[in-house]
Amino acid sequence: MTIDNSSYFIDLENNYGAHNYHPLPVVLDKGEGIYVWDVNNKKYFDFLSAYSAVNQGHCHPKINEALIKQSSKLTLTSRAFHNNVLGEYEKFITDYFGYDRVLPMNTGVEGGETAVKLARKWAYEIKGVPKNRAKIIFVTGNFWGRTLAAISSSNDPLSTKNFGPFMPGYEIIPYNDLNALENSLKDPNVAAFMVEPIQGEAGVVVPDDNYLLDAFNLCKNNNVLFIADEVQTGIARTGKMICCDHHGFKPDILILGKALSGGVFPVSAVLSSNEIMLTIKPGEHGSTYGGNPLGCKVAIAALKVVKDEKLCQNSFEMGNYFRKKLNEYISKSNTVKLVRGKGLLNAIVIDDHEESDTAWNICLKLRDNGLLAKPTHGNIIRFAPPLTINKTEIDSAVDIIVKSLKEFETSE
Ligand code: IF1
Repeated sequence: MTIDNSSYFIDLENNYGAHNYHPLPVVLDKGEGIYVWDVNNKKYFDFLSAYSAVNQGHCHPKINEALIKQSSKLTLTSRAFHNNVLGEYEKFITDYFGYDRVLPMNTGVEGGETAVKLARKWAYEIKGVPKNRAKIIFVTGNFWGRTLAAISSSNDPLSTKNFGPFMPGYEIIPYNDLNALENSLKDPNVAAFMVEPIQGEAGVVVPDDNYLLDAFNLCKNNNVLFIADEVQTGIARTGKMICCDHHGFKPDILILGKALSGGVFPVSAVLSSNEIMLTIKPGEHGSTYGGNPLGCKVAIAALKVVKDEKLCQNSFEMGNYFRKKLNEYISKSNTVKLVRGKGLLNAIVIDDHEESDTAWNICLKLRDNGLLAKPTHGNIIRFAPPLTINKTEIDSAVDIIVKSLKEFETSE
């Protein structure tokens, strides 16, 4: 008889922590590659990858080695002084993604805030927009974090309720709607258009094939910056190094986070051109931990793993295989409407209305059967395993997913 001590840990969180999440009832103790183990030593496929921060797999030895080595040498100097790691990291990451310069931060939302500040600075000092008149265009369904500047662009009551007042100078238009964008770009005070190439939190919403490149060209034709939020879609998650690579253009400002450091240490980055990046002068922006030596070494190791282990190619191939296998079941299912995504960023849409708890109950069943995933928006379940997953492991995972879904098939 195994004693389940999950409740001990869950009770501690309930009694001493803020209740700002509603986690699936499972208590994890260990992670390795595509697997995690709970406190009862039960093994699971991790099909969330910490919202796509663990693309390289849990506890990757090369990333951990970089962390351990640097952690006993020099972890943080602040930017008050130089150190012998930051410059090497800045050259490495700008070469890696093909940009002139990087502004290092820590979390994805700090990356988004930095991008918005850069766009405004550029609008006033280069484009010539009148003081405090710069506008940033966002799309419905966006999610780029929890700060007040981020939620000010949200149309999701869960993100905004009772957190007002909100940031001025924003306009929200429908996603995947080029006419709406064209209309909003008629305003000469628009500084930038900020968008996720695939909307993660909205439920892995993939726009029309032409949307992103056409949106980019509309921005270029109107002297507006295109900001790509690739915090979730970047770092090989969709089968290319960044999702915009599927569409053949380079965003003016690129925001990276999450898997930039392989789930080991918070590292985010904003990449851009000399013209845009150098509008920010010394003392005008920064962060205590931004560009710290420990995070830089971890990020270099994490990015090297992506190339050394060919994770873009594997993500692309395994993603196609995953959707193909799942569609064999969905074509006969009356519970699941469809599977959608690119690379290994996928989601199934349960044939139910958004308020139902079917997706939640399916995730509980998946957990019992040895696979961890989480619903996003009621009737959508995101499936995003580490990009190191192989075909045999996909087969086993799909067997678990199908076995679990079958328990929710209605007779009709
Ligand atoms: C939570 C969501 C995912 C992001 C994109 C920026 C950020 C995120 C596209 C900010 C962060 C995280 C935040 C986390 C859960 C997770 C999430 F459900 F909230 F929306 F992935 F879809 N851009 N997403 O997805 O990065 O500041 O968190 O490092 O807040 O619950 P961060």
